[in-house]
Amino acid sequence: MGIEDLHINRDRLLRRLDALAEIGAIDGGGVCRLALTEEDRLGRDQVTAWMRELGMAVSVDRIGNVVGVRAGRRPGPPVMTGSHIDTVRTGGRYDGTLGVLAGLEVIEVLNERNLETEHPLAVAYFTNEEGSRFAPDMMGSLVYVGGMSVEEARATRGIDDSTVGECLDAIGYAGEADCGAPSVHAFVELHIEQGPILEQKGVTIGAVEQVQGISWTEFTVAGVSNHAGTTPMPLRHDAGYAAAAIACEVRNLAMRIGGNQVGTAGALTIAPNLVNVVANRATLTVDLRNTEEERLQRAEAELAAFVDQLAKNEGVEITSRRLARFQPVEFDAGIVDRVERAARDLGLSVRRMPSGAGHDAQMLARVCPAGMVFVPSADGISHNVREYTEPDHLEAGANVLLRVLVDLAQQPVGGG
Ligand code: HGY
Ligand code: MN
Ligand code: MN
Repeated sequence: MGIEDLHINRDRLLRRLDALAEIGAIDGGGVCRLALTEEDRLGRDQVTAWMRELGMAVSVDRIGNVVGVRAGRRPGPPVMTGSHIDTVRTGGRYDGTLGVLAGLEVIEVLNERNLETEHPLAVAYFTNEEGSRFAPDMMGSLVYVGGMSVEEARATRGIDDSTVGECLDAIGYAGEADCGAPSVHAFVELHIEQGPILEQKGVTIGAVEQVQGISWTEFTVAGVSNHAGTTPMPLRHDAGYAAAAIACEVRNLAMRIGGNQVGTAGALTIAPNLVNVVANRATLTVDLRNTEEERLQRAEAELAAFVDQLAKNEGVEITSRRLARFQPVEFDAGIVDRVERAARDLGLSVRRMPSGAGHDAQMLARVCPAGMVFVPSADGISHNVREYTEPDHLEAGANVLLRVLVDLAQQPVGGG
């Protein structure tokens, strides 16, 4: 049987996506499975059970990454796919889960056809990809490729002041396996685009060439609380005003720099958070991204200069803490070519493009040839309960993934 005879079972994939979306379901059709919460544990249990039902050998590593392996004709590093199943607080049902469940669907098709591959095949879900509870994002895959130690990751304190280690132990997913095992022959991730490009262009498949650089910073402003009515404006040291000014500058500098520059002030706290008190404390997170490293550095420098001047003018103290910093990543040209070719062979429209979001594939690219397959997001919406991708597009993306994975897994062991 040739690779062209292989197709995924669309209804089975949709059933698994719906079943997983029930875990942590929130109003509006979305999902909340913040990393290392009880909902994350339940989602992990479900996906791990599916891996075992498919006869995969399942390992859990010390930071909670879970890898299922289907044996190949020869032992050795697997061709791997996967993504994440943790979500943001207002998550959708496809971000991350599509990549993991499409990987399981590929395994099930090969099992049904009793098709043996040269290389083993693996499906992984990585711990804490989102990073919104514990920064940085892509934490589990970063540890997997040796970019962060397990100890440093476990000691990371999150937005609710608990540590990764405490929460990982509490959900029972602090495994025994060394991180980075198994080593990987090649990695391909299917993901929703989470942006508007494919839909606007009327294209079904994205052959992702790179992931843009990302810079996350938390600013803490210390001011002086005072009476909102009696304190003359020149005498104020208003932490609330300073945080708001930073948020406005993030928008201004993104528009000023233009191109692919984006900037977001996503999380804000203010104290004492009362209508008639000038705030004495505020924290603000800033997410800056650009496909070009030098422009991203320019954005960071301009924001730092603005913050310094603001602190002087307002008479407040502003400190900053780096939460994440990853340079842009180029994917393997051979993998991008394979994605493009598989899409064309399936008669699907395809275009090369960058990724605006961070993904586990950008970490695996540090240790093996890696690439991604995108499918359209309706209205370009994601990190929103309205996240949606049409079943035809889900099926198309999974079929492209199937072909690329089998093509890679049939390469002679020790070959290219
Ligand atoms: O933030 C991101 O790009 C991803 O959703 N972790
Ligand atoms: Mn994702
Ligand atoms: Mn996400």
